[in-house]
Amino acid sequence: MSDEEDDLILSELNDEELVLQMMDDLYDGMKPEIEEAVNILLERKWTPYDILTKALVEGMAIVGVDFRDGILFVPEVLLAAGAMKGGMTILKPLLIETGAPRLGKMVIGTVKGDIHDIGKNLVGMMMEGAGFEIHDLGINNSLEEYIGALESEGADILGMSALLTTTMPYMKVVIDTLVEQGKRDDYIVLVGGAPLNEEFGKAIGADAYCRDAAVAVETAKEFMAKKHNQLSA
Ligand code: B1M
Repeated sequence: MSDEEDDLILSELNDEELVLQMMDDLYDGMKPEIEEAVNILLERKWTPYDILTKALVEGMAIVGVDFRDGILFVPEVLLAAGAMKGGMTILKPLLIETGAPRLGKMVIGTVKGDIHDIGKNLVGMMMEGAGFEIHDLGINNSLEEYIGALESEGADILGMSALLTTTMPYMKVVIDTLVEQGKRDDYIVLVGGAPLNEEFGKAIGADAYCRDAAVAVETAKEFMAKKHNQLSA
């Protein structure tokens, strides 16, 4: 950190400078600074929704692009996501209070037999950062757990993660069960994980395979926009 950054007093910045500084701090994974800045903007009577969208989400979008392009790597993204979470923790209760619009709700979990969760957690954090509500089921999920949560949470999107070639076929079991139960069209199904690819996603009947967290965010936004257009047509 440079001396200049050491001396920086966030509360002395005007709103525009503070938001730009927040984007830098988010990129650098500086959680205490993000929390302080969120509190400053709240004191300045910014709405929680504006802080979320104009500072945190826009900042996280920059992180997402650089992650996709191979400029940032997993440790840095986890730090940025942690800083984002610090800001979100302050805003979450206030957002619920003010009823800020959410982009959609996603139930996400790693499939049965699989305990890898780093990628799934990253996707959840990036989705949350982009304005989605996330219900994280954790690891080792059965089809009953996925389908039960989709229904009880009133979710729009099912996100499944698998890191093993032996566990990825279980995604098809979940999707086939949704089809058998006549519920497949109720949900957008996105799948991801290192051993998957586009063809596999198509073959199992998912709506899309997402190569990484940034693609998951972009894909979820596209599908939610289509869903809203269909509902309003
Ligand atoms: Co495991 N492991 N592991 N492992 N592990 C792999 C997957 C493996 C490829 C390593 C190797 O051999 N080269 C191999 C699988 C081989 C195969 O199936 N062909 C393997 C194995 C064999 C195993 C064990 C069986 C080892 C053993 O016990 N003998 C065992 C399995 C246990 C089980 O699950 N039942 C095991 C255990 C473990 C640890 C516990 C030690 C640890 C997991 C810790 C944890 O997750 N909490 C671990 C790790 C860390 C790995 C590697 C090294 C790294 C995985 C990771 O976190 N990547 C992995 C090697 C590798 O993948 N190259 C390996 C970083 C993460 C950010 O990327 O998860 O791909 P990723 O997520 C990305 C995208 O894939 C995508 O977005 C994410 C972010 O960009 N994405 C989604 C992921 N999920 C998504 C869901 C979506 C959308 C996008 O939904 C919408």
